Amino acid sequence: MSAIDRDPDIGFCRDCLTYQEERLHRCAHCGSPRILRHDELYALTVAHIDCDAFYATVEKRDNPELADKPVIIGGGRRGVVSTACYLARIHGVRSAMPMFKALKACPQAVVIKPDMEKYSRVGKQVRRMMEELTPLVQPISIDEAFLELAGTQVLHRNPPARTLAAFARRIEDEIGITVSVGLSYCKFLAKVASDLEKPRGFSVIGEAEAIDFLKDMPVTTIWGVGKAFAATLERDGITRIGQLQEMEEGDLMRRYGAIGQRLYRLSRGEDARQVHTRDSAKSVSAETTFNNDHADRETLVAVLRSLSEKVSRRLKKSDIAGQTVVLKLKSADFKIRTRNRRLDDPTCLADRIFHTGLSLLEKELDGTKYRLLGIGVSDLSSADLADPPDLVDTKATQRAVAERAIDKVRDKFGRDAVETGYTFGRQRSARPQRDRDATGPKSGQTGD
Ligand code: DCP
Ligand code: MG
Repeated sequence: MSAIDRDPDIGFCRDCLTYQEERLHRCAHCGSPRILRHDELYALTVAHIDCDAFYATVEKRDNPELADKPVIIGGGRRGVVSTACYLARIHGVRSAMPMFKALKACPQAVVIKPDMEKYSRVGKQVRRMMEELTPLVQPISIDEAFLELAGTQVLHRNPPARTLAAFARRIEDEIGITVSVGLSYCKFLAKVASDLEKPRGFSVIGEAEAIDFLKDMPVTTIWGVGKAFAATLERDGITRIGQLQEMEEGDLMRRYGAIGQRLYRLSRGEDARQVHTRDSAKSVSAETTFNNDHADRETLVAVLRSLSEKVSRRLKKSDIAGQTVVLKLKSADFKIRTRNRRLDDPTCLADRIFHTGLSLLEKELDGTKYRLLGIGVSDLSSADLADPPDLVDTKATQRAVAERAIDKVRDKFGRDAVETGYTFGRQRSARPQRDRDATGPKSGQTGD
């Protein structure tokens, strides 16, 4: 890195990348107003990149007549808005809004049915280009990822900030869509930053300003604090992050359990989570072959519960989570049935794996005798974004809190210290013949 790269007084233009030695509002070279200048600009390495109004931008790219029109993608099976372009958002249209409501707000909008294959193709193109910047790309969804750019200066002959600005331009030129970039020292604030100036944004949050920056933000800025949990906090008089900054860690943990610790740390801009690539294993599962074939619900449910707990333990141990729950059954005549369901967000909780598996199992309880039952999760990612404290189902949220408490007791007193209602006293009577752990390709993990 040259000396000029490290001088925070010298910003650069996001459009032509020219260094700006003078503090002008427009680029001395191309006249663009998009100048980046920040005290920590050349020291920060953690980025979050998120495509702008992704599906809508892809459709606008493919049909220039839509350029100046409000566009809504949606109206598929669910009858809700998948996304809306920024023009439609001015009229109040939002993701997940029922279609009729969106059209009331913006009757002139052009509605387009989602073309998932196309978006997935474009998403992969973007991902491939991210991987040219650094091997440490952690995809979060079809249109967003975290990137760790520490150590890439030599390769790109540029500090991360400039590499990212060049990347954003390249996406526009070569793919024809736009992205927003957040640059910080940790994942939490990189993600917050990428959302600050959308669309075509590039925001920087440095370590020195983190606490001040967060002080006035609503608690919902913290990942995992959605509407329901925010309401709980509000009942306790907490609406702004600044209030959390003034509380003791012990107090927050007593009030809110493990989430309290997250609130304590994130409110102070402390986030030690690393950017990591997706786990190489494709799935984590456990299965049991019975001594005698079983058709009765009670036995199968108890086995499902204990296998779910086993899968969950292994996920938690590796700090990974899966978004698709897979149930496997083998009937007495060796026919295999696999059923799966994708969740709204990844999970590592035994309870969610079990309940999802149970809903799949219920449909297969048709008198068939089974000789094998297995449960697992695929679609693996890091546990960072798993199981938001705000699960849609409030009962599930309560059970998740209970499960975290059980985990703590088990950590302390051993696995048998707590047995749940489903497995209590049952494990021995439904004794399996063989009990197998399976972790997908490439993983050398064995069960615990
Ligand atoms: N999506 C969806 N339903 C939702 C939210 C999102 O189908 N409730 C889809 C459509 C989006 C894509 O996922 O284009 C990416 O989601 P984002 O949350 O990143 O939203 P956008 O990219 O559309 O907009 P933004 O510019 O706010 O990132
Ligand atoms: Mg997006």
